Amino acid sequence: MISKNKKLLSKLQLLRSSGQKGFAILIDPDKDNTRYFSALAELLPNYPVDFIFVGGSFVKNGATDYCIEQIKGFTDLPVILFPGNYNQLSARADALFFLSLISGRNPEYLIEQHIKSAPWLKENKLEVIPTSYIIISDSTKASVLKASETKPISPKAEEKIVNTALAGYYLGHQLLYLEAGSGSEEPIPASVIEQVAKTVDLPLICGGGIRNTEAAEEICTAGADVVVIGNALEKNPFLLKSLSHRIKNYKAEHPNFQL
Ligand code: 1GP
Repeated sequence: MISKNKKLLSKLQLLRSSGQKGFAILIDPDKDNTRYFSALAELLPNYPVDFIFVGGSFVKNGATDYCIEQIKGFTDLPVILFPGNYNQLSARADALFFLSLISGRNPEYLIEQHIKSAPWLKENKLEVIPTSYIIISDSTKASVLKASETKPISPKAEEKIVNTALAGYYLGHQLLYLEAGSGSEEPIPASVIEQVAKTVDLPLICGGGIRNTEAAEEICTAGADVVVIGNALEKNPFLLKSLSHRIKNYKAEHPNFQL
């Protein structure tokens, strides 16, 4: 049965239309997350998050399934797969970002992985969210670039970034994900996010290199609808307190915000 469930996409669209900001934690299933998960179990009831994304560039077979089983043991938050390849599909997740890596030119991540996933998706009732995935960086060090054997788009090439995002929109993708690369020195520049957010009317997720509340707030002000944080929270889960407060109260604290 092909799933027509659009629950999480609707939630993402609502964030954009309401001006509320979303907060997502990225979990790498290839790491030993035992201590991290105990901290999250304690913090999440008081410091809200909207989504948990699960995925990584290099993940052992079976690790994603195990990781989601652990996550579901301490929270009811929706888990969305953010996979590096089709081996990371898991029926335990609530949804899948069906990523087209349109900053790159590797057919494997433009169509091959999608074909490999298709029979599994047909059999499993996961919400599938067609997503334009655009890597923006001047460095080629990010593991996503090594894994995908693609080049990023320079943050200076604003017009190319906007046109790439627009192409994703015209291809029918439902979501834009701008990625600076996990552990990147700098997040995506605010001016780039602003241009994309103003031009393309799709929910906009931004991640990579966001390490503190100031950076998260700047990303929100630039027009991102969802801020994703991985490494910084893994290193210091208590950062969740200030991040959750700043992102989830963004609208109340910026009543005049508009794109
Ligand atoms: C998600 O790659 C990011 O899009 C996560 O990056 O680990 O640097 O937060 P960080």
